[in-house]
Amino acid sequence: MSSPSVQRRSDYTPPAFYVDAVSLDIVLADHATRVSAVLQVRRTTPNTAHMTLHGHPSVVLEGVTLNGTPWHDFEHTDDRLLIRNCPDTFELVITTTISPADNTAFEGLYKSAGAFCTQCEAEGFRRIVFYPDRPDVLARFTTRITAPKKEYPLLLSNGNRVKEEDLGGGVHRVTWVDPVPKPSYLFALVAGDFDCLRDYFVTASGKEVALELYVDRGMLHRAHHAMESLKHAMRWDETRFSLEYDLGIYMIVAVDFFNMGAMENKGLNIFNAKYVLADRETATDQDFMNIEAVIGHEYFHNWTGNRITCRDWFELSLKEGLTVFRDQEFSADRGSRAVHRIKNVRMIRSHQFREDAGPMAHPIRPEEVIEMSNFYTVTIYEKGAEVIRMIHTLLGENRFQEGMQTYVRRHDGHAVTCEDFIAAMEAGSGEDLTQFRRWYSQAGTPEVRASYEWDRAQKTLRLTLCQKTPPTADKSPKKPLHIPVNTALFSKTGERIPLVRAQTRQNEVLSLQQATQTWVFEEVDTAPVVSLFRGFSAPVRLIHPLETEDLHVLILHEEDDFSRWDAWQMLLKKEIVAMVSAMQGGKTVQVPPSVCEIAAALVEDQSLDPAFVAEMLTLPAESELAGWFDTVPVEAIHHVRQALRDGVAHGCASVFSARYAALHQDSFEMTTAAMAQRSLRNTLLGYLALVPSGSDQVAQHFAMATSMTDSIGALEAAIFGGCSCRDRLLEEFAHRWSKDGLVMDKWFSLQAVAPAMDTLKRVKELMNHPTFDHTNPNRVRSLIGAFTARNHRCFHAEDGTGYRFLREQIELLNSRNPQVASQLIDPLLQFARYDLPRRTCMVEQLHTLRAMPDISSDIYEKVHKALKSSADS
Ligand code: B3K
Ligand code: ZN
Repeated sequence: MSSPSVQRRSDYTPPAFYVDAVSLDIVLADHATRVSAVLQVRRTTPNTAHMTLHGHPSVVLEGVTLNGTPWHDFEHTDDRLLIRNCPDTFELVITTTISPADNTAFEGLYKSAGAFCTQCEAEGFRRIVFYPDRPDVLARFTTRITAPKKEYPLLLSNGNRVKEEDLGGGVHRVTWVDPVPKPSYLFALVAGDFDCLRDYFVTASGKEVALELYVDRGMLHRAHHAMESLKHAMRWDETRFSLEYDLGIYMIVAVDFFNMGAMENKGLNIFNAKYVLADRETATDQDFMNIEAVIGHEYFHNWTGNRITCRDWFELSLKEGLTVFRDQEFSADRGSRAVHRIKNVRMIRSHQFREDAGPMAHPIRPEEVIEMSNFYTVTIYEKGAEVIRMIHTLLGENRFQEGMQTYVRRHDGHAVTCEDFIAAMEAGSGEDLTQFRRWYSQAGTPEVRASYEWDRAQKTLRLTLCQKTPPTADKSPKKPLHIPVNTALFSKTGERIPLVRAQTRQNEVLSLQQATQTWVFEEVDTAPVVSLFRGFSAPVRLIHPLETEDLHVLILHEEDDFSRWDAWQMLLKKEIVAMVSAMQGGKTVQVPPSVCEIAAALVEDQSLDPAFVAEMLTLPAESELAGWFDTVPVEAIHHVRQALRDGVAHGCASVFSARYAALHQDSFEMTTAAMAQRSLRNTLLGYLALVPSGSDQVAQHFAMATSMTDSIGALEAAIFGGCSCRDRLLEEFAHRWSKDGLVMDKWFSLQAVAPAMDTLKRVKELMNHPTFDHTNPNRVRSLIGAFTARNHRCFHAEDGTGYRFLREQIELLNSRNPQVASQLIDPLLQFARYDLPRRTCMVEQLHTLRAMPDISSDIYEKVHKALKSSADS
């Protein structure tokens, strides 16, 4: 095949023709759905005679009429329809036929467990009908859906239901009008038979909004948490951002087959059922929190994404970075801020830093894209959110909100750019963000090196910070960035020392703007401990030569819980790196007593949030540890991590056991406090499983479990503790839940991440389990994805079996569902960081993939970039 083409941000041109309104008439049928689109078109560029519409090879063109007469002056290629010699304004009717039942890619209109549903972002609408499928064409949509009433009693689309008709012969038709102009990627349609949970919300200005949550029949009892989450999100957006919902109805539909988490279609969100359905028997506390976050995220898009959308897909972070920042703040305001921050930072450090260091490195506003679906990345989303958070840190909450109000006032109803956002933030706050803009155009993780000198006689502290961003695969320029450094000083006994310069107390946020910059603080009359990047105030790698004793001071006395955790991470890193080199030097590995002492002290401290203590006890994953080494010592990091867990478990057994017992809950509650207790109790169980009699305790925990959180806590402890009860518990669990795919996903994942060397064999057996379904993305991710992305040691087995397995799975998925194939491939792209035999084998798999005759653009882009980076190096 010819290489898929590259799109460039610099090639943007405004649309030559605008669609003011579109009326869709869709007659649903599995293999021959007929779509007719009536477009009211207006020329916007005087000298352009021809109008371009996007399409897809799977769409059959039936006919074109222009101003009521059949039109033959057009060119039709696989993915384009060029209407030639158009008048200035006209009505264009395009009729197509598509086959939703054969759509295994789950883009456009497809069938999910007997229901029709759509996924149009980024470029799925063109798989339904030819259309200017670009986010800067905003039209008013009217949608008429016709289908058999018995199978599809519910026919949903965006906006308001204006008409219902019985056409006789068991067929009905529903018409929807969406009053708000929108780009085609926000179009949605659902047809099926669902149960509906109804509620309502009264907005701050007193408008009543109908809330409708559609779930598979019989699942209503699992829909309440999602509904409550929606109402919390709506209220929160009013109070924190002064943003109110605009329409009279908000619908959410949960479907079983979905490529990602959820989709913010205007007024009709479509969700992966995983992010809707929950009750305490089937969902863990973490699932409950994830649901609230995703429901919030999609709801917040109504302003940041839908009413103000992106000019083109290079600007994706405009809506995603900002909306992730908003959902993170929502979760932080609703629960424990520090714990949420820790989880976000773990994600950035393990996934985003890796992306920045790999062949797919890109700035949060990319310059070049082959397949847009590949750019829904941790960089665009999570680093994008960190960039918004830095603006928030520099401006403070009040000025940030003034900037947001300016953004909304200026751009409501438009398709805009990241530059428009920054300009609005500047105008609203009065802050100059000229240099800050570089975060949008430079890829890579900056390294900040800290050094300092305390002058006892002068009572001054000279703090010097140097920044440098290493080169990245995309070769974007690297200039000094504007980096906010939230800073605090503590005495060696833990008292806070104020930041004073020129005899004035200083703000805690330093602006690092040059390659090297020095600050001199006065009135520092005792040797200080310097705490930098408090709250992870910038997405950088900090190189900070803190002595172990200083780290102890921060772990015990930092006022910011996130920074306590971060100091603990620095200490663990020091110890783990030393243990790895001891192991590689053939020495015995010793767990330093101070690690056990700190762990025990944390667990004994009743004043701490138990969820925070649980985070402190959770060691970095092997995949994160891998990022600490130039050449990843696969086996050593596995054994060292294991030794550390064993050492802590044995060293702290009595303290852990006592606290475990004290955390017992007599009754189940779904409060933040109760969830925090369960989190710590299950984390402690993971350690107790490693000491003698651990297996009995785990089995008892499983038997007494009154929630999925505790059942999974026990299974996880049994698997990672190698407990003798493991197989029995797994069997009991499967026996109870084998009919429930979402619950069984947890069971698949746990077995896939098991560190035992025969795990791959087990994964292959599980692929034949009756509940496994290779066409369902959730099943694929929970079994195959968990093994390849989260079982670092087994995936990187020296004999290459893990690599070959992933290559085979990608071959199978490449044409069936390229997006899911592309989600899975990332661990194979990391070859540059592994030893020669592993690297050679990984590169071989990539070559095999590149030779596939029907390679999708999704896989092509990643494989091509990875092999290019290997040739360049
Ligand atoms: N905007 C969607 C993601 C669409 C992904 C398309 N491949 C969900 C979200 O970020 O809210
Ligand atoms: Zn989003």
